[in-house]
Amino acid sequence: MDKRARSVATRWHVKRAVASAAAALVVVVGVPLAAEAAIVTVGNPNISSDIGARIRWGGTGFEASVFDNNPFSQSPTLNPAGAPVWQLNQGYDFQVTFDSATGTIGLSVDFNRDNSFGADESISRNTFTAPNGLASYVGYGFNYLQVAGNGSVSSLSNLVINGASFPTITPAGVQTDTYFTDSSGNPITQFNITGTLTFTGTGSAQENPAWNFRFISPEQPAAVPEPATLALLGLGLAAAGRKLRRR
Ligand SMILES: [Ca+2]
Repeated sequence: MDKRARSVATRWHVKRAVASAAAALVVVVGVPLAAEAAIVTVGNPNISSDIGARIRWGGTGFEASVFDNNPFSQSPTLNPAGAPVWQLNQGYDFQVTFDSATGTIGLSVDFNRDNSFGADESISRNTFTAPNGLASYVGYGFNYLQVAGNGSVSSLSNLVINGASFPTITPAGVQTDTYFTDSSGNPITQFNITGTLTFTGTGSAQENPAWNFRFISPEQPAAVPEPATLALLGLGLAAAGRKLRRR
């Protein structure tokens, strides 16, 4: 091969190497990451729950708690301060949150109906004894959310989960379970569940009526390449290209 032909061949190889490296970068960037998509309802996944939050008739009044399942532990517990402890036929706004960064479940109930959650209207928890052996959910997401209501003297309206609105749920005397998931199938690492809970009667027994917000099937989301790693990869490819061109 003469010098000119070798030079042309080298340029072709350089172009090809840079192009394939660039394609590799695009592939890396284009890998479906654990991005969360729209929240949608789904059928019963038939998987037991892990941890959750509960608002219920406690036998002597209404209360709210954060729980785990192994052994079943409702702690801490949130009780309305002052009187009346609960007015029937009045809507009470609530919020349930999960934050993967800290593994914390939060629960707030606007007991005094002033449209804000005060310090004495909020509880949270980040250590658990769960059936799957996890004591901490830092770095985890959940595949499903179950919203379960029982009794016939309550309703849950204005339900919004991560920005998506859902119809009012009214148990007609039997337990009603609604399941939610991420439409892309990725574990959900951040939950923000808000709604309005209205009790129209005190119920018939302890925990009737009760509303549970259960987080089901925890998983560690797929690793997401850090922006810094991608930047380094890009620098590395550029350097490789320069090295090839210098040959
Ligand atoms: Ca309040």
